[in-house]
Amino acid sequence: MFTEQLDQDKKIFDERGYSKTYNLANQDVVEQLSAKLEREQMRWRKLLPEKLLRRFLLNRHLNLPEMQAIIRDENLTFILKKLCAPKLILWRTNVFKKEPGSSDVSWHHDKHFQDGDEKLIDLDEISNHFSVFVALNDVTLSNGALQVLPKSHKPIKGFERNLKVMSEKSGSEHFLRELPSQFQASAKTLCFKQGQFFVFHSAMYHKSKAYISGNSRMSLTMRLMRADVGFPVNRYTKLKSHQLVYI
Ligand SMILES: O=C(O)CCC(=O)C(=O)O
Repeated sequence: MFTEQLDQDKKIFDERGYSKTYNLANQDVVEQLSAKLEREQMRWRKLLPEKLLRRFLLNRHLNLPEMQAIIRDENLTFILKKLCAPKLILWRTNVFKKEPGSSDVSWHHDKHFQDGDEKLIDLDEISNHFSVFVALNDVTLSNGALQVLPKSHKPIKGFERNLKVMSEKSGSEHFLRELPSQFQASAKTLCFKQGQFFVFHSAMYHKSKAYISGNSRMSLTMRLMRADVGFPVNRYTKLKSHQLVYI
């Protein structure tokens, strides 16, 4: 990719809070991971209640080689180094599945901590926390498209944000049913083809829509921090020594 193009991509990323859409280099592994997770879900669904099932979608990079291959994908790591930082630590992955009956994920952001045990997040700091969304299936307007509020990774006049870190707030403080009305029209809806990804500043507000129709879809999401940021160990982060992966 040309240097000027990447400089432009970085400018867009920092200004609006999210990158363009890119393609993973290894598309085959996406299909393999999606098929494996589907099979697993079908098996486990017979044994476990729905709530517990969701827990098995957290940090699966620890034991799924296909997910490890995506994390190490040539195009993904190249873009992360150019847009975010040369050295990053992946501290969590999550898989979100949408199928008939799935509701929306309300507005929230992923900047769960600032640095170590600091109690407040700092919206003026935009170089430490990043999130990645990878489409494991086609993501369409009707099967759970993502929505983002551009520029909400930084302070926005008129939008009073709760600045408490995740461990200090309740779920109802974390998730917003609605954006303040003056910002609703600025939200952008994003759709993806299987194997596409985008990167965003973790503090940016985003949500995903409910499933209405079409193929069921899964996303793989990653939470990253710059390698020199302190990782707090608490009930939300639950450190396992091998949970942190250097990228
Ligand atoms: O894929 C989804 O449905 C939700 C993703 C999301 O909200 C997140 O990555 O924080």
